[in-house]
Amino acid sequence: TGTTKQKVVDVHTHMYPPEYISLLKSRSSIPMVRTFSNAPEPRLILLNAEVDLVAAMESGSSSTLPGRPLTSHYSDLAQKIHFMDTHGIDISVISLANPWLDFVPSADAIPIATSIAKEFDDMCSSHPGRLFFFAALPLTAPLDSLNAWVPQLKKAKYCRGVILGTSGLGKGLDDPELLPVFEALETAGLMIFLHPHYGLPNEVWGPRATSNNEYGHVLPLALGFPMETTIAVTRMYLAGVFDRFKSLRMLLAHSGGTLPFLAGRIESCILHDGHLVKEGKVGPSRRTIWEVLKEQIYLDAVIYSEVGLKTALQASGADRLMFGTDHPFFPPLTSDEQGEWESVGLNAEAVTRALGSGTQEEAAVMGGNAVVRSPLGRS
Ligand code: 5CU
Repeated sequence: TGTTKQKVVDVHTHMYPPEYISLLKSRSSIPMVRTFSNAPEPRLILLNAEVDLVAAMESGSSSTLPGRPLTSHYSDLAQKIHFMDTHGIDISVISLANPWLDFVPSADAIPIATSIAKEFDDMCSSHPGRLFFFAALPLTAPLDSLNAWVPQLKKAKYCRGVILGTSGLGKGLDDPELLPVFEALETAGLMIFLHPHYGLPNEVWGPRATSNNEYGHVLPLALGFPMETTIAVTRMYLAGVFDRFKSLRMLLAHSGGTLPFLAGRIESCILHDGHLVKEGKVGPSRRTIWEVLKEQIYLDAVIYSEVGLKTALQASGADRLMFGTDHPFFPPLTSDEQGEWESVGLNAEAVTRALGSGTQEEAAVMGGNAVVRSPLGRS
C-alpha cells in the first residue's frame, strides 16, 4: 500500500554489439572470433592465457577448444532483455566488454568509438528507462582528439560514464598524459567503470596452466583479473590522481579486486616507506586509501560470496556497493542458458546474506545506490 518496490539495477553487464563482433571476426590474433571444425558455434578468444590453446589446436596437438562459445548472449539485445526479465533486473547499465577498443589502429579509434557509442545509445533508446550505458574510450586516438571526444559523450542521452581498462595509453592509469582525460570525465560528471582484461603475465601461472591447460580459465579470471584492478587503482592512488580530481567517481569491477582486503597493508606500506616519508609524501594532509574508498570509489557486488562482500562493505560502505551480474560471462554449463544463471544467484545471495533479507541496505545495493546515490542515477 503506497510503497514502491526498489528497482533492481545491474551495473556490471556487457555486450559486444554486432559491429564489434564483425571487427573481431576480421582478426587473426586476440581478441578474435574463430570457427573450428569440431565446434558448433564460433569461439570468442580474448585472453592472453588462451593463446597457447589456439596454437595447440592449429598444430593438432590438442582438441580442447580455446576461448568461449560466442552465443547470442554476447551481442543480441533481445537476449539481454530476456536475461534481465528472467532475473528480475529492472535496469541495466550495459558496457562494451574487454578489451574494448584497446587494439584498434589509431586512425580508426574515433570513428569506431563514436559508432559503438551510438550503437549503445540506440539500443538504450529502444528500451527507454531500462537501459543506460558506459561508453568505451578511443584510447589509441591522438591525444588531442581523445580529449576533445570525451565531452561529446554528454550528448549521448543514455550515457552514464565510461568503461576503462587498466592499460590507459599504454603506461597504466598513473600516466601523467591521462590527466586531461580524467579532468574531462570529472568535468562531464561521467563515472569511470574500471574493469580488468590483461591479468598477470602468463609465467605467473606456470606451465601446467598455460601449456597443459590443466586449470582452465580459473587462475587468470579468479586471480589475475582482481590483482590487475587492485594494482591499477593503487597506482592511481599513489600518483595522487584522486587528490587532483576530487569529484571523479570510479566504480571498480569485482568488488575492487582485492583492494578492500589489502587497503590496510597498502596504508602500512606507505607509512613505513622511508623513501616516501623522506619525500614528504606521508604528511598529515595525506588522504588515506580508506578515505578515497569512502569518498570517490564505488564497488560492484560481483564477488560471489558473503565473505568478500562483507570486506567490500566495510571498506566502502553499504551506500557505495552496487549489484552486478557480469552477464554474458559465466553462463550455466549444465542447465538451460535461457533460465536462471547460478552466477547471478550467487551474487544476489551474497548481498542478502551480508545485509539481511528485506533490509533497506539490501535494496540499496540491489538498485537504490545506482539510482539515487551514484552518478549513474543522474537524469
Ligand atoms: O570469462 C572471461 O574471460 C571474462 C572476460 O573476459 N571478461 C569479463 O568481464 N568476465 C569474464
